[in-house]
Amino acid sequence: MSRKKTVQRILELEEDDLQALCEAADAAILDGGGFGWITPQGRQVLERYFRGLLLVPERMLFAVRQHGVIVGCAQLVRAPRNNESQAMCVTLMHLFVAPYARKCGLGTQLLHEVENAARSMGYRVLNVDVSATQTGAVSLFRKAGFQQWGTHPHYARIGEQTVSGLYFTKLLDATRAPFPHPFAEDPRMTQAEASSAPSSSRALTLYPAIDLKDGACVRLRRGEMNDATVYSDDPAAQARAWCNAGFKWLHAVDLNGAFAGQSANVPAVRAILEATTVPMQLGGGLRDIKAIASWLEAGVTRVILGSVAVKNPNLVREACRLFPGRIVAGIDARSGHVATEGWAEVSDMQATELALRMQEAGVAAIIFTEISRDGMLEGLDLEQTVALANTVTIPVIASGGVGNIEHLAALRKAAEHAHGIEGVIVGRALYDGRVSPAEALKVLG
Ligand code: AMZ
Repeated sequence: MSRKKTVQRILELEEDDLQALCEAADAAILDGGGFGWITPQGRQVLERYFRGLLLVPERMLFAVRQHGVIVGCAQLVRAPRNNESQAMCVTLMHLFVAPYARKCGLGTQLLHEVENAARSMGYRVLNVDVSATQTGAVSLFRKAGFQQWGTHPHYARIGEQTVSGLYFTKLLDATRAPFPHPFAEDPRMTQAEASSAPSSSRALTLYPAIDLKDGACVRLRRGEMNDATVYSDDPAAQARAWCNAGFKWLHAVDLNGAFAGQSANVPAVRAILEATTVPMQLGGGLRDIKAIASWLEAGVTRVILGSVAVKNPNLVREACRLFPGRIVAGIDARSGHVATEGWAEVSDMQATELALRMQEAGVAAIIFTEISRDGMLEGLDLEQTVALANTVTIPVIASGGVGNIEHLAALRKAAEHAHGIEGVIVGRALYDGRVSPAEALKVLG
């Protein structure tokens, strides 16, 4: 794939990218441009640094390109796993653009994309600190809506001089975001909540399922196409109804698409996008970059990749590079084994193994469905969901089997011991009125 996005998350460094990155870092160091080192370190040290960086699970590297060449980067650093109370925070570090590429807005673009990626990954607080001497960076953060909450008088030592440091923070709730962003309608956490909520009492997101078959909104039992209940022949109206009921996300699946290997319910998905403003994740039949890109450009917030996660992991990796924070793996399992192609095929792959591979590929989250429970109203497979959430470090969305409010309460309880559980997909129980939206939001909130 030759097309390279201006800003992308870097999971692996090809030689030319590594050299460009070292070049940019060197130039920034020489310029006193804020990459930590005061004196140039030589190419080998920088190469080892960047290669090592990619191995640290708490760190994520983002690069910005000019004419396809890396000219700057930034890192997101999350708290160690034991630090539950700060699980919603992430720190931005070492954002820089090489002096030869400045004044083109690349720093702003880099910040914008990194912030969006942090938001997409579920972080709610973005912290950054910077030496007061870095006036360019200081004004960049201020313009982007960061609040300065403190000054450290003895922040750093540069030569003989002690310099002060400025501490900034930004809440990633959408209403305050200066940048247009697909999550802009997501007011899940208000400012007050974000500052007071410990991670263990965080709200779980409820994703109402909109499964599309032949243009209508249906629910299947155990994924069988010939066991469909039609709930609405106007999916856009149904989506609007779920938004009016207070749900902050939509989960749409193009069922014909999942079987056919390409999008099939295009008019219905487009109608939903036009009728609603909340973010939507979409899966079913997305098997190449073109299809993924076109839905993300059309307004879908995150795409769900199922079959290709098993059959073409390199494609997932590429998609994650191109669209950081916007690719989710849909792992659908029958007795622990992953199913593909509309669940018509079952592979040898274990769900946990695939989850680890997908995490490594860079997906923002995993949706885990136990097929034997889907549409059956008998409760989620909590055991498998908890095991999975405790195996990976990215968020896990539970799916398949919610039949009543107690099932949601049980998930909420389980999430206390499996902090990776981020939300739950509910279908039939909502459509049948067995779970009321208000009650569900209360239990999960
Ligand atoms: O119900 C089914 N038979 C079904 C279903 N709900 N088959 C696939 N899917 C969903 C998956 C995932 O969200 O849960 O389609 C998506 C995966 O599609 P694909 O085309 O990437 O495998």
